[in-house]
Amino acid sequence: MAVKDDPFISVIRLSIVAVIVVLSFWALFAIVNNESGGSVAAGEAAGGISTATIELSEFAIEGDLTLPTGDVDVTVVNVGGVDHDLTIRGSFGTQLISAGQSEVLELRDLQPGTIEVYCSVPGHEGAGMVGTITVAEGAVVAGGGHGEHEDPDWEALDQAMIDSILAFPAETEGLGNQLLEPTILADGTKEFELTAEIVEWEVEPGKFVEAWTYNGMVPGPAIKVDLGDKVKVIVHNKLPMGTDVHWHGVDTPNNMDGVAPLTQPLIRSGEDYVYEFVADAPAIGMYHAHHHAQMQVTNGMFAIFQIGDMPIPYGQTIGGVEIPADLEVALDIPMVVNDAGVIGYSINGKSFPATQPYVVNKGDWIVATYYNEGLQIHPMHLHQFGQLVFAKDGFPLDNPYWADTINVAPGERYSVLIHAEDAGAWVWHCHILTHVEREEGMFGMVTAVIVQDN
Ligand SMILES: [Cu+2]
Repeated sequence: MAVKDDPFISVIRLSIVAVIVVLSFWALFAIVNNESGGSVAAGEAAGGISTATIELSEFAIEGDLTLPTGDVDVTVVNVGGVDHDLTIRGSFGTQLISAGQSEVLELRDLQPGTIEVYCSVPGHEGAGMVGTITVAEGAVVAGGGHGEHEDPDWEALDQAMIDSILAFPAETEGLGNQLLEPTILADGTKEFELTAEIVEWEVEPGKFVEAWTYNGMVPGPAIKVDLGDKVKVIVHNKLPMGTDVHWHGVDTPNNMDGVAPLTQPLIRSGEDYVYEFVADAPAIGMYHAHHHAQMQVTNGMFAIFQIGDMPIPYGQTIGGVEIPADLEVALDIPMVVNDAGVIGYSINGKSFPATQPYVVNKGDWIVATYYNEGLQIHPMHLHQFGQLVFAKDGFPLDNPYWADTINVAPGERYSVLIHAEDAGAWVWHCHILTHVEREEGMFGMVTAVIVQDN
């Protein structure tokens, strides 16, 4: 790492894993803290090095943001799912840290003041990965201390997990995936109206975020049409920036593909736009923004778009299991997963315990379709029951197969059939454990199938 010619940098020393900077500038912001008893002040033990922990995630910088003066080893842990770093504004910081990894940033001779830090991965600062470290005489480091590590409060951790699970299912405002009813025009065209707008969305109980939505819900309203239908979608853009709508996995003329400025002009803020095409091929598709998708989609602008019926393998015997020719689907579950932006780890726009439980009777058949609108792969695991994968991205499989964990990558859709043969509450979740649990308890990509004994 090259050291920039910064007049504020008065001392620079290279250490094993990081470059240490001391900005004399900080002294200007000296915090008066003379009353402090200084129980864990770095200065107390001559040559003592305090330790602290800062956690990076999508999209936050959290942890010990108040540090004592003197020498501090900050363990920077990436508890998120994608690469992050911790960079000191105008200076430097850690290397790019992979998910689950950490790096020690050795800060030496800290003086009272403030240090602005952020993640330098493009888009991450804007999404919330920015913060201020306050350096104060005698500051007590919560997660670090002075080398001597306190045992975690195991009992409190036990209780946090129990409480978080017992909170399921929790009521929250707002429900995504609501079926959008068309207006039928004189020539039979099904006309739908979408308004792209930012609304307050309750992702988990009490946690409201500024979601980017279609018609004020996450996921946006579900659009389902029949094979051969003429489809017209009017889009009103009430976002502060331009947008477009891509019909993912749906056969359209090129000029309806929704990729501004390649196939259409950008729908600028305040403008309307009309998409028209014939639903001439079956689809288990999605619609979402393509323009600045890394921001608009992750923040909520995604939804399902289905043409025709699910291609269930009626009457076939697969892996020794006969799929009834007269099978009736008791419940059709769209499971749209996301993991980024303001929505974060979620199923259908909600984080556990706000996710929806699915209640069926013993012996019922369930169809579920996973749609991954996030940035990461999610191995979706259902306890107890096999999942018969019968379509991939809407394409019926000639050889459907059974699995109990299905890796769903960004952009993919898997359609599965489930026979709920055993009564009980069966957990259904992503099997990347940090997508479903944190120290505060269970969260994120978890729900359950409740099979009632009849
Ligand atoms: Cu996951």
